[in-house]
Amino acid sequence: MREIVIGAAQMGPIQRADDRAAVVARMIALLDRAKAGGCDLVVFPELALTTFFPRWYIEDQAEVDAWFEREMPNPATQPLFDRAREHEIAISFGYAELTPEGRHFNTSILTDRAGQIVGKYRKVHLPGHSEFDPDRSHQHLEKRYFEPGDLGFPVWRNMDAWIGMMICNDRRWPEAYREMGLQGVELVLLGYNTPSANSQRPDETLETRLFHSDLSMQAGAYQNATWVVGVAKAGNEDGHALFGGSVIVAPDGLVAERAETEDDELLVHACDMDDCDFGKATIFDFKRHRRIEHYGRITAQTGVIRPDGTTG
Ligand code: CDT
Repeated sequence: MREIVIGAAQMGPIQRADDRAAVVARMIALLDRAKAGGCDLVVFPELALTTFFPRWYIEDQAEVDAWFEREMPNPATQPLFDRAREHEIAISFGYAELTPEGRHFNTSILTDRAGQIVGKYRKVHLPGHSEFDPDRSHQHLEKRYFEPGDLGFPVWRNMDAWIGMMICNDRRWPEAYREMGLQGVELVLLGYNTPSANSQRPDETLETRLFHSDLSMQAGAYQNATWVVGVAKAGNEDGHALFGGSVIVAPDGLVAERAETEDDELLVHACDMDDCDFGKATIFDFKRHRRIEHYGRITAQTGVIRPDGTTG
């Protein structure tokens, strides 16, 4: 048995006016609860330190950059790293990263139980648009503020497991899971900020949107025989609703834990990494069953090219 007790630390809303210190204090409170619950690893959401600022159209670059972290840890987040080290809990959380070269990424990091950063991932699949769209009731300007991640989908050995990360919209893309599955991933950590309503499809229900989130993560877990921990930032951020629905999904695709609220909430589950072995050795024994001679299109093209040459 290779058990990791995982805390999925869903966070309630962060308002535009909330500063980093207030948010970090909430994260530390969740860490303390995780310690009481015996957690080895705590996973926080995408862009955990701020409101989901890509909903705001901002032209002034200095104002944009104020949402970004120039180093990690930094004075605002050091107390979180200190408490995690004190508790001997590994952590993973998302933040907006501004590199010394001036590049902007939607990033998440993973530490070991001594508070050292052992892994960094930069979001590859950036949803939304780059210019203000008057036809949308809600803007989603990730393509304006971030460039696509340049690190691929690495996995790291940490706590006797192969661990990878993805961020929010990545969870809807099977390629993201498979890239990690082909590296033997056993635990995928992901945070998300997902609007409760679709401004381009107002009739879509919250139930449907949560179903699509579950469907993506459960399929990714099952088809790659890996644990998946999906953690929301949820609730009403300055009038913009984000759904909750954080889950811990087992390697057989079944949901082991599910959040009930749209607030700060901790899910705790003892995840045995050996539970991945059955799927990896049988139906998803990639080495025996994959037929890469038929998969060329997956990396050769992005959009649709129909047999008659028309494109989509
Ligand atoms: N943060 C993030 O990636 N959210 C997207 C919503 C996209 S709506 C334009 C998601 O896939 O949940």
